[in-house]
Amino acid sequence: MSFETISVVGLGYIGLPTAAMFASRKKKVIGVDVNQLAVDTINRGEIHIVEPDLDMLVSAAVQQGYLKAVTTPEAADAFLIAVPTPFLPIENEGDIPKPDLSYIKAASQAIAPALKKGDLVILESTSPVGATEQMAEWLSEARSDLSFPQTHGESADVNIAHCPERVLPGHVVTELVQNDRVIGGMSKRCSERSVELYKTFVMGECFVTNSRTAEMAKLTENSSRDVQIAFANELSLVCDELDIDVWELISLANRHPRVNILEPGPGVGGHCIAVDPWFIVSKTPSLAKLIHTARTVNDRKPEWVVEKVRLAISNYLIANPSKTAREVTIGCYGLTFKPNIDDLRESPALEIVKSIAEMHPGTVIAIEPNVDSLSIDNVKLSSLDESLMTTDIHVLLVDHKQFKKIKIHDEFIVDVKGIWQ
Ligand code: SAJ
Repeated sequence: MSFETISVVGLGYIGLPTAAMFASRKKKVIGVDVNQLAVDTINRGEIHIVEPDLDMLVSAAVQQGYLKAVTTPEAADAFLIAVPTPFLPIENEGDIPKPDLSYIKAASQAIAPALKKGDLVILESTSPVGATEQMAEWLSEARSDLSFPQTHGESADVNIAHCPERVLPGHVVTELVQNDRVIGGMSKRCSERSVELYKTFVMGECFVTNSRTAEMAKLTENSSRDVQIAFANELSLVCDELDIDVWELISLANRHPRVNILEPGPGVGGHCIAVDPWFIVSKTPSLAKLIHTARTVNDRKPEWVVEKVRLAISNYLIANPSKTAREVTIGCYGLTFKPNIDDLRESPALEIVKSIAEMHPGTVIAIEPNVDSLSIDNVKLSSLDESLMTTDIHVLLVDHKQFKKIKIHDEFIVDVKGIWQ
């Protein structure tokens, strides 16, 4: 059975581009989101997130009638679930964060009434190992009149697979088409049907495996990156202590044909790399020691940066004895979790700016070209020009293209991305 109507549940950074991509291939797409504001925005042909080229895709899809957004799921031939999988609030400092599957549960319960024999349900959300099987259980509990692969294998009425998204924010539209996909069906048929669905727009290869391996593959990709960034961040601490320029060091080491060290920074942010490794650690805490340590190294980097700023304030006051701390203006460049995007989620830069504002009695300004408004106590959003005129201590946190174009020759700079120092 071919896929005439495709429903994408969760119209965020992954769901909306995926929905728009199917619609651009002239599939009828029903996007579902609990956020009425997002639904209304999309139905006007506009978007509520920043992602290059997505606005044109969504606008065309809505105008041509291939994409509509709703708050309650409707019948479709395939359902793709792209909802968040954050972790549960941590009760005690030092506890290992545990995944929160409540959004997947809510999405399963929402689509269950619309399911029919022959449908395919794909979990795209990054998930701990076993989440797809858990989703299949929730669907089966809600629809005892239908059969599912955990009990009926190849002959199930509803097919289920985990096909993790792997696109890089900022490059989603191209990566959705070009990247290879891992397709983890709960049966051979589930995988085959999923490949058929993705081949609607995916030009990369589709590699078939089971749902647990697909879940682990996605977690492994992001944990691998986290461990590599932790190595770079640890080097930045070691080099600072030994009075060595870490950027020069890394560029020299990377001249080795088999070495490729990533970049240090303010810490690791976003809703993927800072979260997903915990899904491995929480399942196998006594085994995933390296992954756990990498998370800790990256999570502690913001505190280290704040200490560097504290030191810069002391040095500034020693060099300018007529001034008090109240008269010192600190300019913080960049708030997002990585360069050239508008996403503030889990941003180490944002955490650093909040800590600076709490400790510093003087003015703290933030320069963030990608956001229009900000509500952090004691922090004012400012333009680059204004900051260059008023700032005493420059704290570079994110290497946005606007910041790379300028050079600041000032004595008081804390530059965690190595573009000004
Ligand atoms: N970062 C560094 N140093 C580096 C590279 C990144 O400090 O050398 C920091 C960034 O500033 C940011 C964080 O790491 O705070 C994560 O950024 P990222 O660009 O590495 O990754 P994300 O979170 O935008 O997207 C990742 C990607 N995964 C991998 O590259 C393995 C993407 O392909 C995934 O689809 C995405 O997670 C996801 O949704 O899981």
